[in-house]
Amino acid sequence: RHFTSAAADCKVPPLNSVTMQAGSGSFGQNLGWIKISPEVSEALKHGTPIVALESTIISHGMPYPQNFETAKELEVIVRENGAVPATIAILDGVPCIGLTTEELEILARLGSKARKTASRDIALVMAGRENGATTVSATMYLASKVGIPVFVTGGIGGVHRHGENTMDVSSDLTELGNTPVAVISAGIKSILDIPRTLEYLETQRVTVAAYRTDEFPAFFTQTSGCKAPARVESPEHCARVIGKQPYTYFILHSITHANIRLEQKSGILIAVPIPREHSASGSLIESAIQLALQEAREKKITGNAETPFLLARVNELTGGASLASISDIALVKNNASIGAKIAVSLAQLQK
Ligand code: PSU
Ligand code: MN
Repeated sequence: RHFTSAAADCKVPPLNSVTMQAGSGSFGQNLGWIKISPEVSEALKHGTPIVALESTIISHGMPYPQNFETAKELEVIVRENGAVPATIAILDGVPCIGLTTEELEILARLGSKARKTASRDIALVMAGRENGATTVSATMYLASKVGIPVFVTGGIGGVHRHGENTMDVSSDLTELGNTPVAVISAGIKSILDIPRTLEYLETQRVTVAAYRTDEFPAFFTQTSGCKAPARVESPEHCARVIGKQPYTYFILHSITHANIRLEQKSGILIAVPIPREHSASGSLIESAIQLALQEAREKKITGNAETPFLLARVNELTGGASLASISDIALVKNNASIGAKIAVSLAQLQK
């Protein structure tokens, strides 16, 4: 099956009209290089709640067909909670906002043959007419370009363990410092150095809050031993932190506090603990991480290959389907439902 046809089927909306409408944060910009699905462009036009979803989790996170099923289920959960899903990926060199089921399947089948695309890689994937699965950084960047302020993922990248020596710090963190999108995640992947990641997020001026808890969650488990910088109580509370979007900012001046109102230009991280019934045993996960890290060093796996390697090994070492990957899927689904509720609250706030 070829991408050319699939990407060609993805209809190009009248971009200028879409981007000039309220609901899009990028009015006035020529976005002829990007494809927005008809459903997402309608939603942007009318201020309907939208949730952006990343695609590296599909290509590099799980095997086919589990990844395809999960990608579809996430979109269903977003819809059930009142928002339009916009999975983001680069197909045949064209950034696409909102994929068809066929396109989701192509990406799922490609797996790690799709290029893991962080912000730095977007131009390369476009120029090479490649298929790119976007990480948190690239998904945030593309979402912000079309004016989608809410984005759901599993866990973000961060400062790697031993990052103080290797300087392996995910560009997810610098993107959060530069792009006004709220990322709903289960915290920072526990394969990483959580305390250093929180420090770096502070340096990057990122607003960080844990959802209904005082402790920062650790992806597979609810606790990390780190106090969260702040706590949010509800989707409505999150929406008020995100605030009025730019197009209404100029029209309405009687609005509550808001990251956008402040024109911070930095992002927000909302950390939602994994549901208790799905949380894994912390010590079991930690010993798997230690082993995976040792293997990565022995095999000299570094750079952008490290995160997918570590996550896959932790899944395998903890019994694959039986443990970590079930937690993984459960937490992304939980994030999708909360993220959609936040998008709905945010849309109400714009009225
Ligand atoms: N989930 C997975 N595998 C991954 C990722 C998520 O199961 O590879 C991706 C996310 O998209 C995240 C990225 O943004 O890993 C971070 O990679 P790095 O540490 O190279 O910046
Ligand atoms: Mn890295």
